[in-house]
Amino acid sequence: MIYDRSNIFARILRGEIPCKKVYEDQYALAFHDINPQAPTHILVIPKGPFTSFADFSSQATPEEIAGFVRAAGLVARQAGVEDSGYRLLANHGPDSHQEVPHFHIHIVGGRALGRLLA
Ligand code: IU
Repeated sequence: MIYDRSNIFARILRGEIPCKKVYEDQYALAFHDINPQAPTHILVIPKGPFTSFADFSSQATPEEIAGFVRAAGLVARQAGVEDSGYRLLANHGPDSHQEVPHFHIHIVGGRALGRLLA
């Protein structure tokens, strides 16, 4: 899929729009979701131009994938939700209501989340 360089997360990565940053390294940026659904709701995005999980999983290098996953784990640990638990979520495409066309995972925690698929 052609990457839209004007999407909001691309603009955050370029520093054109501020975010509430919680973590950054060469592979990933993490920031608080603007509309949190739980006490902890952080988005982790890779630095590369990947539209969704489909593109990230098929086009990112092993190093980019490993760096991103490691960053997400660090963010969850730093957020203090490792012991109580948290949910990782990535929406892909229209059926899942992916809103922003830059791959991101949600880290959601800090409360009982209920079953995802009851
Ligand atoms: P989704 O998986 O694409 O549906 O999630 C997009 C998320 O990005 C959603 O939870 C929004 O609240 C969040 N978000 C944001 O944190 N900052 C923004 O400027 C915009 C959306 I637009």
